[in-house]
Amino acid sequence: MKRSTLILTAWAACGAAVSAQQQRPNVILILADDLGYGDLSCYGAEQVSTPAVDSLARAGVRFTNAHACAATSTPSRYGILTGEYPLRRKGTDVAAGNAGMIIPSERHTVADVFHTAGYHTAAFGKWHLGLGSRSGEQDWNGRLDQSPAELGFDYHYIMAATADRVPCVYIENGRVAQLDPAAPISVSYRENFPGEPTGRDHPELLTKLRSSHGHDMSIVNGIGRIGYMRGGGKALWRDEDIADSITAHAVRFIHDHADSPFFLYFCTNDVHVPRMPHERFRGKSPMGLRGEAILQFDDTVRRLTEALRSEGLADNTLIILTSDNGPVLDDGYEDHAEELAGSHLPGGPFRGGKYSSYEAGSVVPFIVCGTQAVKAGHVSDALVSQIDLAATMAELVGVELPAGAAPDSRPYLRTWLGRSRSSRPFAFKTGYGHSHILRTKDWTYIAPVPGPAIVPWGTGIETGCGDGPQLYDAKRDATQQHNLAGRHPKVVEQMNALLRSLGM
Ligand code: NG6
Ligand code: CA
Repeated sequence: MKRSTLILTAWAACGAAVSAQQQRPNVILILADDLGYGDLSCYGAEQVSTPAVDSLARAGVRFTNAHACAATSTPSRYGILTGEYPLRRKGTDVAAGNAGMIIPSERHTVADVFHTAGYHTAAFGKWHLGLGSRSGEQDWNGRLDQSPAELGFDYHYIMAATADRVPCVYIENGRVAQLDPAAPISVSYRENFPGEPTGRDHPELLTKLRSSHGHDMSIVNGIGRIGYMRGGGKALWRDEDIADSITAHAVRFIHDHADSPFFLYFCTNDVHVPRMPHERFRGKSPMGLRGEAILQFDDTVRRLTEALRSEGLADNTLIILTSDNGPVLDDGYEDHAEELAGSHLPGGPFRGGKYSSYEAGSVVPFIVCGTQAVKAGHVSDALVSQIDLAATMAELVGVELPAGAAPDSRPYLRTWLGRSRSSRPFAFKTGYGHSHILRTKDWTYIAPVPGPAIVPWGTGIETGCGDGPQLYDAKRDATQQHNLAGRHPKVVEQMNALLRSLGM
């Protein structure tokens, strides 16, 4: 069977009204940063309203049992893009801004899946998976020898790492965008550059946001960062414009590729720290900067969907909206997220938060919508995992994964489209201290992992560490209050056997 026929067959099997003329569906993965299960009004948030996201949920499937692979960004994104559990690969912990590229260029990624199917592929926004072939040795004033281009992306307009890490510049197709020859860029995560002020020595220069913990090295845009950088000049971003900038580039890409199928890996900086949304959102949320960053995220979603509508693509673009990991309030800046949260529960009913092995670390919002193949207005409690993106997208576009590619990823297209209630048998995840977490239909298991009870750098979040096994009844004890490991030694043994079968 020809590839195009295969694609239409797979698509039609899922209930799509496919005509011979109809284009293959575009796909946009909207990946939020640190957005919690409880941060969207369609997931029950009352202190903040997210109408654009809510309308996606109404038009599609909203999942209540969806899992990221990890409770922080780099390992979570590694799992999403490669379909391989991050614990299988060394060096997938939260990456510095001058880390070399973490995904080996020969690895078959989700972008490669789409590429094989003839799609145009692009990455926008937060990257945080390293750039260049060697850590710390990138030429930020020239061409980076490794970038998303090596991983199947035709185009990229990204932030090297996170907004709180230098270099504070955008990278477009392997080069610093708007490079300013008058201000050559140097980056170090070891030592400062002579004469450059730091947040530690010059707190009076932190004019926009002061640090609450860490973030006391180089100062860019009146905000302290992790790591040292010199130069940048006109290429430096203004935090207030990050959402607008990445959205504008994605919208342009949509307009330029309206006639051929595309895949967008669209990663917002919202709601990661430093939270410094555009001035037009200021004062718009009782929750302060963190609430305003959620409003800005929603506005970004609105603008992407409007771009699709204006090109007549709204009914033929599958949107998957999710988050890389769970929420945190104080992640190192004095944005008063804790004091202003009021009754808002960013992690919804779940215990813990970002970094944590407890559920709020990696149970994330997950919405699929955008084509007739998706069951509209459906809430699904099927257990789904971001690890399945590669295999599920291969199923969607009708290509086969090469041998060895995306080894932990499995196709769940019918479930993702809301056409089946069939769950993944388990989600395997990692949290603080490289913990091993298993979530099944009935249980959440955290294998013994030594470590502190609370994340030691000021977030106040429980790590989930414990010297003994932890077993929670996933249905009756979502808040993980009662460790039943002692009462159910057989279940603990089954969980350990499952971990062993995964090679963990
Ligand atoms: C932590 C940072 C935090 C955030 C996190 C990574 C400090 C004190 N804290 O080390 O602010 O950047 O790393 O977040 O430096 S993630 O969402 O990209 O994984
Ligand atoms: Ca994150």
